[in-house]
This record gives sequence, structure tokens and C-alpha cells, in this order.
Amino acid sequence: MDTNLARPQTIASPGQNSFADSLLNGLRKSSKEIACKYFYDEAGSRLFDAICDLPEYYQTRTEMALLARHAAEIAALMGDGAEIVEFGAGSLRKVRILLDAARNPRAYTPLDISGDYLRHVVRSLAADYPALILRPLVADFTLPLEIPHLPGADTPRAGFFPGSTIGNFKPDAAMALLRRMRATLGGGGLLIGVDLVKDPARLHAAYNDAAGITALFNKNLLVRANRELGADFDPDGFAHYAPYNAAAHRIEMYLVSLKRQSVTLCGQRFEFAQGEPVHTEDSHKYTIESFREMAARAGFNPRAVWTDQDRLFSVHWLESR
Ligand code: AVI
Repeated sequence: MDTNLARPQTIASPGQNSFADSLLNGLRKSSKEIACKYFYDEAGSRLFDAICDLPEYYQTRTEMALLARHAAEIAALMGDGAEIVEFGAGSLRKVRILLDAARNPRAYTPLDISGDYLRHVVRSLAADYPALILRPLVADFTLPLEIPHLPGADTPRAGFFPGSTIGNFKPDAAMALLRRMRATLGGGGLLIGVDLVKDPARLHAAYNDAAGITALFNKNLLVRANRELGADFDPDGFAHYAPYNAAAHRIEMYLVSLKRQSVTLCGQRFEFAQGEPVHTEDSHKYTIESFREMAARAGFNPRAVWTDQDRLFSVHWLESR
């Protein structure tokens, strides 16, 4: 048994609603939608890991290379003895780069909506970093949330929000989220990965991979609804569709009904016309300048920024003001 590993604790936020409520509300709308945070059950998290390894999905490898290249500088900005708080823990591959470079990190607190996945991935860290306090928290970081302080002397917090997950929020919601993170970090800085505006063909390929993994990831929402809620979606009756909307600087993801069909969910019937889209995700892209402006409006002081030579991706260090 690893003594530095706490069991994942669940932190409920006010107004937290369930997959069932959210799905019912989303399918009742005149333009149907499913919230993208429901992608990440255990199967969805694994599919997302597979996306990160795709040749077309440049984001993950570019960000990891940036973190590795600038790790010493990042560690200096994070300071000594920090608690690293990761919003949406993912596979933990990226945080290992930080933990290896950080100066005597005291604790690592990953937050994730998927408890099973969190338990699984954090276990491997416990053995590799025996001196580190590990506090996995099952929480929805998109909702207001207070993380209890570690006992003892005040430990500075450093936030970590990689992967350009910020892009999955509409700009107003992204700014509100940055504000909430600033509050959670209590004066600590935030290291955040942000995908950049670029050639639309490159963006299109990243969300329409040849192996069809992104399509499976998208359709997993329906598979999950069938398994968890007893719905009767036919995943093959929907197509993955992910165009780039250049005017709005975002990839939009949809499941498009391939035929006229009805689906029963929680005792209610939903009709889908042939060709009807269900919106499942937006992935906004920023310029370095537009992101720094947004961060400043959210109350951060944008300090360092690192990018690769092709300007595909950026990593920012934002200080709390
Ligand atoms: C998690 N998020 C930043 C990914 C993205 O690129 O927007 C989710 C994703 N959707 C399709 N592929 C990857």
C-alpha cells in the first residue's frame, strides 16, 4: 500500500447535475446538444489518450516537448515546496515532466470528473514519487469549488491546466473559468496550454483522423448513455462531423443523425430528423495575443509564454494579480 496516496475524495459543487439531467435538457433544445464534459467516462478517457497519440493530433506531443524544453524555467516560476493542482488530470503524462523538474514539490492534487480513471492513473505516481503528498479529488472543476488547504504551514499553489482544455469553453465561460481558477489557487500562478489558430487544413485533420478514433470518442457519448442510462441510441445511426469554423476560430463537433429515428431515454422519446445535428463540442483556438488579453481580463498577469517554431501550440505562465 502506498502511504503517500490518499483515496480519491469527491468534492460536490453546488448546482452539480447528472449526466441524465444534462442529456435530457440538451436533447430538449431546438438545436440539440450534449455537454462535452460527459466524454470522459473510463472508455472516453482511454479514447482521448489514443487521440493524443495520433499522428494528426499535434497538440499533445508539441505541448510535451515545450514542457520538457522549458521545465527548469517553469520550475523556477512555480517556486519551492508548491502544491501542484491539476485541473482535469487526464493521463498524468504531462505532470511527470513538471514533477521531475519542480523544486521540492510538496503535493500533487489532480482534479478529475472520472473517479475510476483517476484512481487508476494516480496509483502509478505514488510509487514513483514517494515523498509527494497525493490528493486525487473527484470534482467538476467547471463548477465553483473550494479545495481544502493542506495541514501545516501555508503551501503555495501552482495550477496546471494543459492540453488546451480551456478551448472547450466559449470565450465568456473560459474567462469565468480562469477567474474561478485564480480564486482556487489563492494567489498562486497558473501554467496553461493553449492551442493556436493555424492553417484550417491542419486543424481539420486533427479532429478528423484517418483511423477514426475521434469519431469513436464522439460516439462514446451515445454508448455511455445506453450503458449508464438505458437509452437505445444506435451509434451507427449517427455520423461524426467536425468542421473548422474559421470566423469563430473553432472546431465544432457534432453527431449528425443519418436517418429519421427516435430514441428513448429515461422514459422519454426524442425524435431525430435525417441530417439533424447534435452539437457535442467546440474547440476554440487563440492567438498568443488574444489569449493573453483574455487572461489579463480574468485578473491574471500574463508572464512567460513558450511556443514551438511552427507556432502550433503555446504554454503560458499566468501570475495571479
Ligand atoms: C480535451 N480537449 C482539449 C480536446 C480538444 O482538442 O478540444 C478534446 C478533443 N476533441 C476531439 N479531439 C480532442
